[in-house]
Amino acid sequence: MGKLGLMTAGALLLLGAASAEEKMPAMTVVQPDSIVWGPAPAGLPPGSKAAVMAGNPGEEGIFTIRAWLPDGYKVMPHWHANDESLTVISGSLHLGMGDTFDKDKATALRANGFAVTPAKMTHWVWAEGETVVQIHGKGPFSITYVNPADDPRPKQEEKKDK
Ligand SMILES: [Cu+2]
Repeated sequence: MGKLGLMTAGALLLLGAASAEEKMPAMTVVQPDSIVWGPAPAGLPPGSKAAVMAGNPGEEGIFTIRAWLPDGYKVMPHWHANDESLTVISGSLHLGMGDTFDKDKATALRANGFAVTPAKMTHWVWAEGETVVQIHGKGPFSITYVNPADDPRPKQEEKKDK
């Protein structure tokens, strides 16, 4: 390759790098003091708070949220349409498998602990102390309770009756 050829190749590389950078979406940065807490998704029992870190749990695609749970908070046996990855940020999340809630048969996930509950697998949790857990997975996020009576969302039938 002649000198001109090398220069052209160099210019093309630079151009390529510049256009790749332009197409790149901006990174998401959330500092600890800029986390915005709001109400938790309607499918969770009252008393918890949630913060969307990235994505949108209501839509198709990858999302990351954090949930703040008060001491003793429980989510009765349920399952999700997609895998749910749980990272405990602080506190302790006790996690159990199966259709029956049994406080003593849970695995305690301490801060920095991580677990994945596979899609459709029934599980349940309770929080020991104020607990913050990061949940990431593929949206849309859904939750189905084994016992419909545990579902805090208003029932369709009840709505029709009123
Ligand atoms: Cu779950």
